[in-house]
This record gives sequence, C-alpha cells and structure tokens, in this order.
Amino acid sequence: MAYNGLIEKYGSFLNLPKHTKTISLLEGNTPLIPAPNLAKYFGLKFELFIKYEGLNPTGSFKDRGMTAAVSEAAGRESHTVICASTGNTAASAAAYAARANIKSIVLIPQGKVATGKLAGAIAYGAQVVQIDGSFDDALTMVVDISNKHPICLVNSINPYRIEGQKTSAFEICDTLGNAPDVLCIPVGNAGNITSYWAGFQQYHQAKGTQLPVILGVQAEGAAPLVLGHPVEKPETIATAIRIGKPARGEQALEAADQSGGNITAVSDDEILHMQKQLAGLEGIWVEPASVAGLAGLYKQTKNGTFDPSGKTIVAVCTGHGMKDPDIITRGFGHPQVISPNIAALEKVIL
Ligand code: AN7
Repeated sequence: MAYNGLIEKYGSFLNLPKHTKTISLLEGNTPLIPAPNLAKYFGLKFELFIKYEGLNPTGSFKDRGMTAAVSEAAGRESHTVICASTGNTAASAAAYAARANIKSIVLIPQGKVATGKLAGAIAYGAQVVQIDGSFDDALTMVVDISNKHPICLVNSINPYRIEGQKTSAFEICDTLGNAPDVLCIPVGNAGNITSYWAGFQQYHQAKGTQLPVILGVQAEGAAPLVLGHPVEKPETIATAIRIGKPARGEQALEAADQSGGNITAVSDDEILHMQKQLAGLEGIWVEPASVAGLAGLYKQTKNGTFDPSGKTIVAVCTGHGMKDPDIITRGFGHPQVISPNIAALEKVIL
C-alpha cells in the first residue's frame, strides 16, 4: 500500500477537527535503526534502537506536528502561520506553509540558529525575523501577536502539533510489536516528550502495549526542568534546545514522573562526545541536540543511576547532522592537501 503521510496513516488516532485539510510531505515512517555497536560501547547487554527523526522531509521530527498544525490552519483558510524557533520548527513551518500556499513568519534568536535550519527557512520562503533576544523572548512575542491578529501560532502550544507528534510513539510500537522498556529523548520546549507520552498512553489503552520509562534530557546550560526554575540566559552548543522557559515544562515533568523516569542534564562535552560515537560507531550523524537523550542514558549508565541490562531501549534522535555542519567542521579545520599523484597519496594513507 502506498504511504501517504501521517494524517492518512494515523488519522483515526489523532484528535483533529473536521475542517482539517491534509497538507503532507509524506513525513514520518522513519526507520528504527538497531545500534549494536553503540550498545556494546556502553559496556552492558541491552538492545538499543535509534529512532532516526532526521530523515523527515525537512530534516527533523518537527514535520510530524507541522503536518497536523498546518493542515488544521489550511482547513479553516488561515492566511498566515507564525512561530518562534531555535531553527527546526522554522524550517518545518516554512515548508508546510509553502505547500499550503500560506504565508509563514518565523522569529529566531539572533545568531543562534544553525546554518542548515536558517537556510531551510529561507529556501521555503518564510519571512525570517531575528530577535535581539532569546527563543523564550521570541515565543512570548508570537503568542502575543497571534492573540492580537488573525495569525495561526504553530509552536507546540498549538494542540495539533502534539497530536501529530504522537505518531512517532505509534510507529515505534508498530515496529517493535510493543512499546520499548525505555525511551530516551532530548527536551527543549518540551512538546516532543509530551507527545510521546500521550502517544504511548493512547496505544496502551487502545492496543494494550506497555508503557515505557521516559528519560528526558536537557543541556546543562539550559536545564530549567532539572533546576526547577526558568533559566534567564540559556547557553549550550546544542542550539536547538537552548531554551530557558519550556512551554510544556509541567507536562514534561509529569511524563517523566508518571512513567517512572526522570529529567536530567548533560554537558556540551557529553553531547559532542555522543554525537561522535553515534556517527563513528553506527554511521548515524545527527545534530548535537539530537543526541542529548543518548548522552543522558550513557551518563546514567556510567554513574550507576540506571541499569539498562536486558532492556529494549529506543533513543529518539530528533534532527539530521547536516542541519549543523559548522559544529563539525569548526573543530576539524581543513582536510590536508596533497599533490595529485599516487606517491603523495601513499605517503599519507599507508
Ligand atoms: C533537533 O525548532 O524548539 O522539547 O524551535 O530542534 O519538543 O522542544 C526545537 C527543538 C530536540 C526539543 N531536538 O524538542 C525549535 C525547537 C531538536 C530540536 C528539540 C528540538 P522539544
């Protein structure tokens, strides 16, 4: 059967209004890739899978929620969508709006959005506005302006974003034949962890699948849910999750708590280390924020607070490595240059 995107496939599980008019880029249906080499690197025996969300149409998981939010907006003939973004939401909103023939406006924190994301938003035709402030400032602005003018907000405060993003939990259960024992996931504005928990609970009720333990992971410099208070000046190399006041923070804490899991934080070094391990051991290159979940799992495994032995664990990797090439090339410098002959090549490779 042809694959026609998430609304077609999982529509009966999604709470979308009747007027919804499907706008799809055939998002979702991403692979759940076994990662035995990385599991071995952890030094314990367990089954590890990567839910590779970077393989969505615009390169991140945001497309799942965006197909739902923009389809709803298109169905009631909304003319404009707006969002605040650390980059991936912006690119996704811009792409779906383009396909729906709707104007898109994206507010981003000045100088803090990775190249591949900014380029995407521009390519898809969004009006890109930089804010001399943080993501959190931008989010406050788009909430206010969408209350004042007929502009549709497509940040994850929009309930249809959550509906669409539940589908990743459904896919994981459909692939494994059950929910995993543990799901580890990066946390920024906390829409995604909220969606997974809602999705797993829904499948648990409808199909009797088990409920996973949820391990949510923030970056140390942007860890309001770990600290228990907002962070005024969040800072991390994982710019996707450089967020100090998560819109769905309460729900994220609830999801972790109800599932028997937790929300922890990892350092930028731990994030970069795991990015390198995942790429080098499994051939899966994801952007820094994407490995926060895995890095948190590794940290808890190493310091003995969590034992993965014998478990089936899914790590959600939210965005593609090509979104943020600079983080790699910056550290690498320039590849060496040699004369165009075999002798010179032999000298450097043998
Ligand atoms: C790769 O694009 O907030 O906890 O504006 O891009 O649901 O916010 C991005 C978030 C994880 C965190 N991984 O997800 C935005 C934005 C990547 C991301 C997250 C983001 P949420």
